[in-house]
Amino acid sequence: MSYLAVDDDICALATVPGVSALAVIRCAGPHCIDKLADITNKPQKLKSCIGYQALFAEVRDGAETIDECVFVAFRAPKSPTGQNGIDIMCHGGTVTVRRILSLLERHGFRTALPGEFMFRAVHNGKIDVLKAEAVDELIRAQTDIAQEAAVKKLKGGLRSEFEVLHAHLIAGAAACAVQLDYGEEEAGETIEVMYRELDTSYRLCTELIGSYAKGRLMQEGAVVVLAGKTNAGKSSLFNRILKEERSIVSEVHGTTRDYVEAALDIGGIPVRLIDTAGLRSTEDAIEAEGVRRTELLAESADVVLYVVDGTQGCTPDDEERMRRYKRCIRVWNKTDSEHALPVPEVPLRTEEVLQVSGATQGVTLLGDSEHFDAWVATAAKTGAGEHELMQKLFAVLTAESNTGASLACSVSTKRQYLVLQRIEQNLKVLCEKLRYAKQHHFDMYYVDIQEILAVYAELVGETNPEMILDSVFSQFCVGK
Ligand SMILES: Nc1nc2c(ncn2[C@@H]2O[C@H](COP(=O)(O)OP(=O)(O)OP(=O)(O)O)[C@@H](O)[C@H]2O)c(=O)[nH]1
Ligand SMILES: [Mg+2]
Repeated sequence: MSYLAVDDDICALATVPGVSALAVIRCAGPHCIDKLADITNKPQKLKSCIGYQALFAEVRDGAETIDECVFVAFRAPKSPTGQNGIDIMCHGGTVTVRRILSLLERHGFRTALPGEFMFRAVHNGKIDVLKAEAVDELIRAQTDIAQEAAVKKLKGGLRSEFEVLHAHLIAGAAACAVQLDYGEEEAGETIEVMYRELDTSYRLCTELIGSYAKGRLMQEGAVVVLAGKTNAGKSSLFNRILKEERSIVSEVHGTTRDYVEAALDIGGIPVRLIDTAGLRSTEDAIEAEGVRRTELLAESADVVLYVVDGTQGCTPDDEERMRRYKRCIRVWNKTDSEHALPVPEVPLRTEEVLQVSGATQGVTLLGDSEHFDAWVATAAKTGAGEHELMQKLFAVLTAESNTGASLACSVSTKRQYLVLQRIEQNLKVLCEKLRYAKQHHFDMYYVDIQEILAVYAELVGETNPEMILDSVFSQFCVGK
């Protein structure tokens, strides 16, 4: 089935399935109102509905009433999709919704593909692809800050950033075009102007690409794992951070046997915080499986909070483990205890940590080595050090995503990111030619800029709607 079958009448549940007061079934397509009218008790009234008019009627399967619903009709072209459309507000619950959907199918509707309504809106020029992506981002936002960022994009924030880039590309193209008309004269000056404009575009592009790390972090979130030996206080810290008694805490070593997780908002970043089974060698098969899971989780985590019992100290095997993790925050717990040992100052040489984290994981090295090195002193029992730990965690999570900080909006879809990378690469090659070529061929430069502008058109969805289908709309929800 193709998105380009835009003359099909389509339908889908637009709300979450399950028990609820209401459900909305969305329909769109040239003949959807007429087709639907024939399965109601008020066919003529529905057929004569004007756009944005609501009607109360029954959905009927022959003589049988399936439900009493409110229908909201939309008339092309002044409709969300640009086509005729109808939203059926029926009662919620699984059976009613299933029966209405199956009735619609029997009357010539096809089940919509993911994002197909949105595709039609883009196809018919009702919204652009950037807005469609912003809507998807809004739906998926997990924190207030991510939601606010999505609204900004919905209102054209990201497009404004792209337009600045575009304006410089156009200025570069214009200078080149003028030179083509005037031949050899003042070629040096034109090269200067072109270089200035295209280099600015290149820098903007780099900045936008840099903002993707932040955008993705806000959107997709991060996994943070509490790991360490048994009895270190991981579960106590987990409960302290969540402000609830989620994990069982006891003085018995090996209390947590399997991992426990919870969702958390850390400065707008949706975080999956995971408490794990304490690390120790054990004969107990179940506990050993828990330890194996801890190791897997810690090694794949975005950040590990490695908790050490401050009354016992840090052993070489703790050090050995911490080096394995991509990004690790060292937590010296139980500082409130009378048996607490002094917090070690610098546990490891900076270069050593950076080398290990960079070489083995291929991660970008953090500029501020403090993120790795210094211990954070905590007392899960009293809450001491919690604030500092959270601050450090936020700093570590965002350390790689500060490059786009000056932009009002960050790039958050992989599609935009990949297209921007192509623009950046092409601009880099062209700028090098402008700077170092012994002879300048403006006709060739002009073709190069046109190619870059064509990729830009793809970025903002002005070309290749077929090509962007898979990457954009197939990831949307059905019914959107
Ligand atoms: N004094 C003091 N005791 C603590 C602190 N944190 C945890 N404890 C105690 O240490 C013991 C172990 O705490 P847990 O939170 O269960 O430790 P854990 O790391 O989850 O242990 P496992 O699940 O066995 O791996 C409990 O008796 C806690 O009350 C702290 O900050 N100060
Ligand atoms: Mg525990």
